[in-house]
Amino acid sequence: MRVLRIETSPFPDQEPGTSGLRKAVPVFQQPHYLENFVQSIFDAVPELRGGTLILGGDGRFHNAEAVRVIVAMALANGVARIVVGQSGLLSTPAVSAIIRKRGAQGGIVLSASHNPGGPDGDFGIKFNADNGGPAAPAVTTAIFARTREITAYQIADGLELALGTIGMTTLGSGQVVEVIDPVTDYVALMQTLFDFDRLSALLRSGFRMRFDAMNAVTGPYGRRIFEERLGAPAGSVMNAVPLPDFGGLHPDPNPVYAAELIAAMAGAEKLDFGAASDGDGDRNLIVGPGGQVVAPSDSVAILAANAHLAPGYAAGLKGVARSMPTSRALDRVAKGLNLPLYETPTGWKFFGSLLDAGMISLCGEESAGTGSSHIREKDGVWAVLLWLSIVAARKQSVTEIVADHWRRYGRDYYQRHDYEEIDSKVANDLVAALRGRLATLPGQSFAGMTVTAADEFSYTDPVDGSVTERQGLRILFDNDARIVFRLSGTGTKGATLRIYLERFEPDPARHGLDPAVVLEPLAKAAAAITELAERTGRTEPTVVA
Ligand code: VG1
Ligand code: CO
Repeated sequence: MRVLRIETSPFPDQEPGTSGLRKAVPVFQQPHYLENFVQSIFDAVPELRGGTLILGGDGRFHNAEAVRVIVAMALANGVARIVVGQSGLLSTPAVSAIIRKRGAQGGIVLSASHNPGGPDGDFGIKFNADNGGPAAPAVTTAIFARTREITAYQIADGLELALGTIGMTTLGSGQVVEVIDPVTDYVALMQTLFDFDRLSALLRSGFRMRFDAMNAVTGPYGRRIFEERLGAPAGSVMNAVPLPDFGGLHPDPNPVYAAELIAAMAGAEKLDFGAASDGDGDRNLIVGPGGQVVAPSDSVAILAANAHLAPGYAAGLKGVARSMPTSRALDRVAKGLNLPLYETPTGWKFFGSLLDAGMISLCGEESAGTGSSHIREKDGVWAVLLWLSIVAARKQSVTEIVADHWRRYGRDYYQRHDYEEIDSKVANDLVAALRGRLATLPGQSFAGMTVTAADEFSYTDPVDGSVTERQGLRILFDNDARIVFRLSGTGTKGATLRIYLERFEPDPARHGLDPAVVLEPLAKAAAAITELAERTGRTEPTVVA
């Protein structure tokens, strides 16, 4: 192995967002673009030299090339052991699990998660720390700072490694490249949390599930676990082969992009349980018989209320957490169970410190992410297994479990309206103008509702005291309604404005309404407060999730 030192100059736009660096594929195909970012990781995280690095991605376009480059750079930068998923595949939760199992110094995940893939789609790279979780803001800031001053990177030349074949290669330098089955360690971890015999009895009893892997990374995980281990009939996992362009699908498990699954659930087959995952396998959407979608904010609340039914959580939870824009359904469960509840900024990195400190056992986001202390990422397949465990233990359908939950705790009607590809300046100006008006809003009425409070969310981490500011604008109303505004940190084209609408309804007689109808006054108020149409020219959201 020969190490080359390649001269380079900084790119100005390598600041990681909510979840790593995400850009259109052609941006990553520019000479040195990926290499600069990867070298900046090695420079900012010196523990990787002499340490172990876990590496894999969701199989999207450019994954294979990027894996080869990163292995060569890791060797040149003195990483002692590189553990790579076979053919470069590893789900985000699997990377987190393997970092922890191996005591690795970190991991690199190649994914743009829920963004489309292919030559015209998106690519992404994310660094996870030795706790298995997304690097904390201090580390991503250091990586970004490094990208601004980089002058050279190091890369090994003349390597011929068979990354498609499981096995271990020891180089002359003593460094090891280990290609592993992407699924094995993850399944072993799931078996410590769930009763596979009980789940298997359910799936062999005539109960019929459908898991939509959306042609992304969870196909092999779903097949191994649901079909091979638990005995669900072949075909229970749909879109099961990871494809570089996801077969043209948009691997974001929401009612818009998971339409095929929802149609199957509503169709003649009379399926009992549906679930979908995203590109890198950390999100999940749960769908009941007839196509009833479980709102992700409800899902995390229901999982918290019932987690004790699975062996891994039988002793109860230490505490729970949700991201700020996630509905307050989880707060009601925390109160009912007398558990501490934490409200964090959007993105999984903020849950990591609470999980590490043993302050919470379960957490989630409105964007279809739920997870627990078993790893430091959200985990789609885990959530499906926990839901199935609850269905098996309660002997009730998803529909009955949800209805029962609302009867006990009330229903938080919820929707997120995304306005994608807004001009960045227009979006920033809209947010700045609203920020400037927050103090004047209380007492004003919009669409028949009166503002009781308005603020900008700022988070102080209760473990290390670090402060993260400007994490979303919140407006509360007198009818127990709330609107949150924030700009996405994962989009790659212009800006995406996310408007989160929710309203609490305690009366069981009013739990069967259409969320769109219940939340219409909030949507109107949001548009009026932000001068949405005047500023953006938009009157309808791009996506309602
Ligand atoms: C979005 C979601 C957020 C999630 C993040 C990463 O971020 O809103 O809840 O944690 O994606 O998820 P943003 O900044 O675009 O709102 V994933 O599945 O991309 O790792
Ligand atoms: Co994801």
